[in-house]
Amino acid sequence: MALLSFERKYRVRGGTLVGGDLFDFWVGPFYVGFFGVTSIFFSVLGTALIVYGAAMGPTWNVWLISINPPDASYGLGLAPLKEGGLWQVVTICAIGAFVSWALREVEIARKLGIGLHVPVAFAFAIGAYVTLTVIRPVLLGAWANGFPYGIYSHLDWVSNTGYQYLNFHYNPAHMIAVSFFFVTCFALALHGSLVLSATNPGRGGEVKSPEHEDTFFRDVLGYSIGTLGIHRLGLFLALAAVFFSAVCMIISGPFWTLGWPEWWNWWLNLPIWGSDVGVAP
Ligand code: UQ2
Repeated sequence: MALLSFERKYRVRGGTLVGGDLFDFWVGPFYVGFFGVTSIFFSVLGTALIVYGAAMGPTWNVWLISINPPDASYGLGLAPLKEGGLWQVVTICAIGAFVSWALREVEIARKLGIGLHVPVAFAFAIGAYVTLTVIRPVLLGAWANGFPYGIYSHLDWVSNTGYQYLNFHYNPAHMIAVSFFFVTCFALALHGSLVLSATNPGRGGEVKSPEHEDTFFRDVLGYSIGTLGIHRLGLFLALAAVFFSAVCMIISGPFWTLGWPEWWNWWLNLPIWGSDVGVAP
């Protein structure tokens, strides 16, 4: 790919965290860097191990292929490759690839002199993955609690883990997480529709400015959060959704082992109800 004229200005030296100038170069449009090398290494190795696991059987049906964590009897120890050890190595490769990618984003942001918002946001996603595959299994004392790497199998894991607590919708952190996911969608719908309404005025019409966007919401609500503000709000809402999702899984098992509906007994047991309300302690 040809070097575009504007790329010359932004392909700046430096900003690397590791390796100095050694890996400070581009391959075609892609910045490499030390973490570009480790990203490729971990993702190629991890993917190859998944294909190796699939080749060991019992199926080539893409929906049913699954790389499973070890049996609970292995606890937090290492398992033989075919007994869940593959899952353990794949997990290490996945975390290696995700963290490498985040650090490559940091190097690129430093080169450009922009904020670290993108790698910080990605770190929340990595945190959600690590919560399910490392932190929660460690708190529960067995890698068996990690989720299996397969299309149907990971869905079954979600369903089984949810029903283990009878009705996961009564998990208070799950309630907060779901609410943040909905508000995130609402905010993006408001933002996307507002921007398109201003920039697609129809054939022959004049593209409108942020003043128009502000004015629309001031007329509707008496308040506009502003063009920068809506993006701050969007990032906050999205990261809060991911954060409370992680919280809702960490408290399920390590800190609450009964059904989630029962957790709400604290409400029924408040000493403000009549004597005939509530449940036995
Ligand atoms: C806004 C603004 C934008 C927007 C949007 C708003 C010009 C282009 C969508 C309106 C957003 C508000 C009032 C906040 C709504 C709150 C929640 C929790 C959804 O004012 O500035 O920039 O895109």
